[in-house]
Amino acid sequence: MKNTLVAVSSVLIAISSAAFAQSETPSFTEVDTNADGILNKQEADQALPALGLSDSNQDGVISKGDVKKVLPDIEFEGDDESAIGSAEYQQIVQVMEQLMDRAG
Ligand SMILES: [Ca+2]
Repeated sequence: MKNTLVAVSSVLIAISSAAFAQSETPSFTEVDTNADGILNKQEADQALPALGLSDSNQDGVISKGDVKKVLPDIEFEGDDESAIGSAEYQQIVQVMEQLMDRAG
C-alpha cells in the first residue's frame, strides 16, 4: 500500500528498501488520481513521498526539472519545464529502484 511509503525519510539514500519492496510500486494510473495525464504536487507527494519533490515555480505541477533536482541521475526527453507524465514516471520509478539496489 502507498501508506507504507509515507513514513519513509526524505533522504533518498535512507529509503528503506524493505518498505519499498513490500509495497507494489503504484502504476501511473493509480498515481494520477485526477487522471489528467500529468503529476501534480499532491499526486507526487502521495506517490513518491521519499523524494520530497518541490514545485519550484509553484504552478502545482511537478516538472522534469523538479525531479532532476532530487534525482540528478535521471535523463528525461525534452525540456525541464514540461510536466511529468506516464513515461517520465516510469523512469523515476526505475531510477529509484536502481538507487535502492545500490544502497543495498
Ligand atoms: Ca494528475
